[in-house]
Amino acid sequence: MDLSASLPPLRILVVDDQSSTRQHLCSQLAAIGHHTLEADCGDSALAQFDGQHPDVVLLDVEMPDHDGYWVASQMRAHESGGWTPIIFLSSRDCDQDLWQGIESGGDDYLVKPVSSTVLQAKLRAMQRLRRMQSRLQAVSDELRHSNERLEKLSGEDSLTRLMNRRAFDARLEQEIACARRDQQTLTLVLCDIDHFKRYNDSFGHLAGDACLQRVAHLLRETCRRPRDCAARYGGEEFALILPGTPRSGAMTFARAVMRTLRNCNMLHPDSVESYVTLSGGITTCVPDADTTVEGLLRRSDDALYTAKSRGRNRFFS
Ligand code: GH3
Ligand code: MG
Ligand code: MG
Ligand code: MG
Ligand code: MG
Repeated sequence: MDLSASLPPLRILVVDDQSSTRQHLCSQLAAIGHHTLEADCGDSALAQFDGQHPDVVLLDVEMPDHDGYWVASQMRAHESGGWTPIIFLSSRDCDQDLWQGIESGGDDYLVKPVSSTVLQAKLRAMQRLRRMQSRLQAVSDELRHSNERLEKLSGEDSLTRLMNRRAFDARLEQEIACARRDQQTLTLVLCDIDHFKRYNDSFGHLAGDACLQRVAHLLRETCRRPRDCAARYGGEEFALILPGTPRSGAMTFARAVMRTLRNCNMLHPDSVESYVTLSGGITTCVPDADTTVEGLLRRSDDALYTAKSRGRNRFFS
């Protein structure tokens, strides 16, 4: 029976503390055209799994440093992106061992010694699943890309539901034109969460996302006038247009934002205060013929930089 037809060669990590077992398995696998990597203990298996990215792992259970169940759970935890099939090969043959093998992250559990035919058949099944998995991955990547494209077209940031940068720039262009025509004051505010990298480091990226959502909500609530608008300008950076607002009004707005943030008291153990704070840069002008989107953004960004360098948790105009 030739099961190897149409099965492309795999890179298989063979993990077993007994060198005779490893050699036997490796020669079986080589005979049907596969490439092998070898590990004689759990630590070596994990190092090769991370460094060599095998296509399949054949994993012993009883080893001197770690048992195979623990090794499998670590492999699952370290897996980045794709899925690597793990087949246990053990001399333990009670149902409870099989159960534990699957629970720890294994995909199959075979009892040693295993015939060449069974091994080939199991590898074939795993190969088929791997192919399906990579097709699914491709579909999900494609969906994510279309989502990003849609997000750009819709002008909305999907995390915070605020305007995204592209839509904001277009809106700022319009507001500059209106203010120039009506000779009205226009205020642009750029603000940035203080030490947000440390926030992620302390609480994790998901908590970071939730924090961004809360800050976005708070900024939206603080912009009370119908033509005020708030955007997520970049990672942890927000931008606001306050049409018809002079410098004094902008500072009142800034104080309101800082007060609300203080009251929210979102814990931040590693910032300038014990809670999440923002720094901001404010530009106010009555636009003339030379006023541009880029120019206003640059001035606000310079003011933001000054607020950061003077100690953060402040707005500078
Ligand atoms: P500074 O006070 O100088 O602004 O320090 P910072 O740590 O806030 O600034 P830095 O630019 O060094 O880091 C910004 C961090 O924001 C790093 C990045 O991982 C995080 N970030 C950006 N976008 C997102 C996001 O969508 N979600 C989460 N959770 N974090 C994000
Ligand atoms: Mg063993
Ligand atoms: Mg920064
Ligand atoms: Mg920041
Ligand atoms: Mg930033």
